Amino acid sequence: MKLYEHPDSGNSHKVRLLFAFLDIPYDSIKVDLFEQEQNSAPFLEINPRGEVPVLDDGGIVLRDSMAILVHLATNYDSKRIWLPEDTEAYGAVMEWLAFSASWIQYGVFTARAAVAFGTMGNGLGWDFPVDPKEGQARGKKSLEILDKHLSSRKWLVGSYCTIADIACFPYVALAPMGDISLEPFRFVREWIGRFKELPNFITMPGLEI
Ligand SMILES: N[C@@H](CCC(=O)N[C@@H](CS)C(=O)NCC(=O)O)C(=O)O
Repeated sequence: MKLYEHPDSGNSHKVRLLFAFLDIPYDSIKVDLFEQEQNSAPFLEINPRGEVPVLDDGGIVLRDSMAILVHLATNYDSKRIWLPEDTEAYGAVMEWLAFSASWIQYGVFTARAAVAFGTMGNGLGWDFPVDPKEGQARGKKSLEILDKHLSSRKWLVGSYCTIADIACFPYVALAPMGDISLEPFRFVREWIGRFKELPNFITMPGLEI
């Protein structure tokens, strides 16, 4: 199992987290985003979108963190805790994966990319004008949505941590890097605390903030 990734990539970290929780060994291949390796000809052969993470599971190649989480949880978690089979819970997990790919990616993700790395990310390149305002506004709105949802529950779906939580966790916890304070979002902060207490939890740069 090969994972093309970068240490500062929260989308890569979602996959690293599930590997750790499921105790699955893998080979890490670093794609140097700061050197534009994602746009090199050899890497574009692997992912024409020029993004990490990419999973190569014995020739099954998946180019998106959500697709990878679903693949791993479906094929390597026999108890189906991380992606419940129950129709209603399965649909709810998909809803949060979509939330992560939309509101979180274009919110807290973009704010962090702009403030901490000087790029809008999302394949726009380093020449594209950088403005964190839209990402910060979307980011705050996503945190409000999450905070309200988490005010009456410990995890996003059902009674256990699922890939819904993994999909949302890294960029929400990294929000302060995009100058978005987590202070007003008590239930989000408590959820982050619970997540960090999970057995086999692993950290990434910036999560200590
Ligand atoms: N939808 C993709 C987004 C992946 C993504 O945004 N990757 C970033 C790193 S976290 C990237 O490789 N960006 C390269 C670039 O913007 O040039 C996923 O969820 O995996």
